[in-house]
Amino acid sequence: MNKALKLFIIFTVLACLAAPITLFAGGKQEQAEPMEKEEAPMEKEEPIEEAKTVEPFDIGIFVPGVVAGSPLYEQMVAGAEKAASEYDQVTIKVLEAGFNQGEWEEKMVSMAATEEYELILTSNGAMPYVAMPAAEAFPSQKFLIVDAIYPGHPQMFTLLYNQVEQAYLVGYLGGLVTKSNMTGATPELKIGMIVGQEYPAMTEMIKPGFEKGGKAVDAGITVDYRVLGNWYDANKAGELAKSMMDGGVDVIMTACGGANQGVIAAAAERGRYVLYFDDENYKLAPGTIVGCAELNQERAVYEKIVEAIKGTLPYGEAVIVNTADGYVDFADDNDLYIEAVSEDVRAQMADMLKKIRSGSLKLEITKFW
Ligand code: RBF
Repeated sequence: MNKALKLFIIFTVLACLAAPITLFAGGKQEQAEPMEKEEAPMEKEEPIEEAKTVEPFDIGIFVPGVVAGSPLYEQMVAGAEKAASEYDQVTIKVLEAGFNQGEWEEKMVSMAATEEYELILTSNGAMPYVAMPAAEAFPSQKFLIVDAIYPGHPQMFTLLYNQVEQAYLVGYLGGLVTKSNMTGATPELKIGMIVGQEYPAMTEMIKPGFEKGGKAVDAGITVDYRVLGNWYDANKAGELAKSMMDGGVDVIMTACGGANQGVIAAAAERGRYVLYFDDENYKLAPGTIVGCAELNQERAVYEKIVEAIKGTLPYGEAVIVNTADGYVDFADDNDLYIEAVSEDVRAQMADMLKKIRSGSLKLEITKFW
């Protein structure tokens, strides 16, 4: 379908829908009437000095998937909720766009077409491209896209995490665990990864970072890498995990959204180990989850939204944040980590963490955008 026809249909549909709010699930309720909003100017050109007294600022959160079970989406919503709770006139509305990625572009155009939002917030590396047609059709629509990189688009601000570092942190722990005499460790020097799908951040940052971490412990360590093919099928993820464990894998890094549950359950059943990604979440499976490589997406989203509200967010820029900046880290101050992992493993982990946090060990991203 050509773009003009698509837009025509979208406008017609929206005109027929007296309440476009029905498109949206979850999120904080609107505080202003939709009619009032239409009269409100979309753009906030002037920087606003006193943040607490800002004009209405409505944020549409486009979740490319579903929130529950996907740590970065949960954090994105939490960061926006924090900003909304601190500023009287800031509202948020959450659209869960679901798992059919072929529908995202059109849903994004529909969201921008409401002209309700001063800012559309979204997260993952594909989203600058998914948002492009919406940006073209609505040149005053602004986007904050986290966990993504796209420099130079005047309507977009993007923020990327150094996930070479993030994955190295758990790859290194995986290497220590597989070599250890912890009860679940097998004689084979094999560590595993199960990921939702393949995409540039995965193949250029996360996979190589994880391998590099493992091999830094012992060059003989190999990585069993499996792609699930979606972000929700916990049963299939559990089956993958079992076949990996049958082959001698004792510790698996899981990054497959809602399907993580299947990996965790399978490892728990066999007394083996899981490395959790994006969030600190030992409590999900104490003793099974032995390490968490976290991203501080909640803080990043909160900070950038505040800049957007104040009119100081530099659209067109693309920032990259890392461990030394405090947006990437390993959660080593949790009792459940201390209980789960043997003392010698923790001591070696602590040495490595010191180096990476201080910046004396630097892991560069090879440019992939
Ligand atoms: N991560 C999730 O946890 N849940 C998802 O539904 C999800 N969907 C994604 C879809 C695409 C097209 C891409 C590129 C990434 C997706 N991710 C998802 C991965 C997420 O952006 C991030 O890379 C991982 O959470 C690892 O940090």
